[in-house]
Amino acid sequence: MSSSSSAKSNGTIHRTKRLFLGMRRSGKTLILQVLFDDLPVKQTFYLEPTMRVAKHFIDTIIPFEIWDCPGNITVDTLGASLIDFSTIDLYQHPVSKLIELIVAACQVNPDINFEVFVHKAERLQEDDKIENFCQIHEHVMDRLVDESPEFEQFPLNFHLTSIYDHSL
Ligand SMILES: Nc1nc2c(ncn2[C@@H]2O[C@H](COP(=O)(O)OP(=O)(O)OP(=O)(O)O)[C@@H](O)[C@H]2O)c(=O)[nH]1
Ligand SMILES: [Mg+2]
Repeated sequence: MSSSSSAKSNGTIHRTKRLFLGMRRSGKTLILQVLFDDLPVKQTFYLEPTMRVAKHFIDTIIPFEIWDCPGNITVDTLGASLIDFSTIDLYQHPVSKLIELIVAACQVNPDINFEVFVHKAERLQEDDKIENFCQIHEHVMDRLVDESPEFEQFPLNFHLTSIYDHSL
């Protein structure tokens, strides 16, 4: 499906869909609350684990929809096809799962975008932060090329983020 949005003739809005995936307690739900519900970062009280997909509807110039997923969800239990999504955001996903998902998603939807978040970055030592980040990036790219040389120039965007700074 295209990543553009438009009002359909029957008046319903077509929303660009983003899928939020990542390990349990990687921070997906809190990120959405801080970004879109204006939750003050200092108020990071305990959040219940997400048990089923929670859809958030965001009305910016480009209306979009974010699916906040439980940490243990798989492509098979998602209940939707990856072809419906413009972007997959991945938080602290184990590398092997990440590779598996990218390869599977590209087969279904070659136009899909991936944003990979190395989150809770403030926990890393300042000196090691960038080095660790680069190592993760390189490792993932190497593993992808091992899967297929076609991934050599694959546009995978990496971000180092934390709710405690402005990186989100
Ligand atoms: N140190 C640190 N903790 C964070 C950050 N972002 C989120 N957390 C904490 O991580 C914990 C888990 O956050 P959640 O948002 O519930 O994680 P989740 O990925 O939605 O987890 P599931 O719903 O179980 O898949 C919470 O205690 C948050 O306060 C961050 O940038 N730094
Ligand atoms: Mg959650």
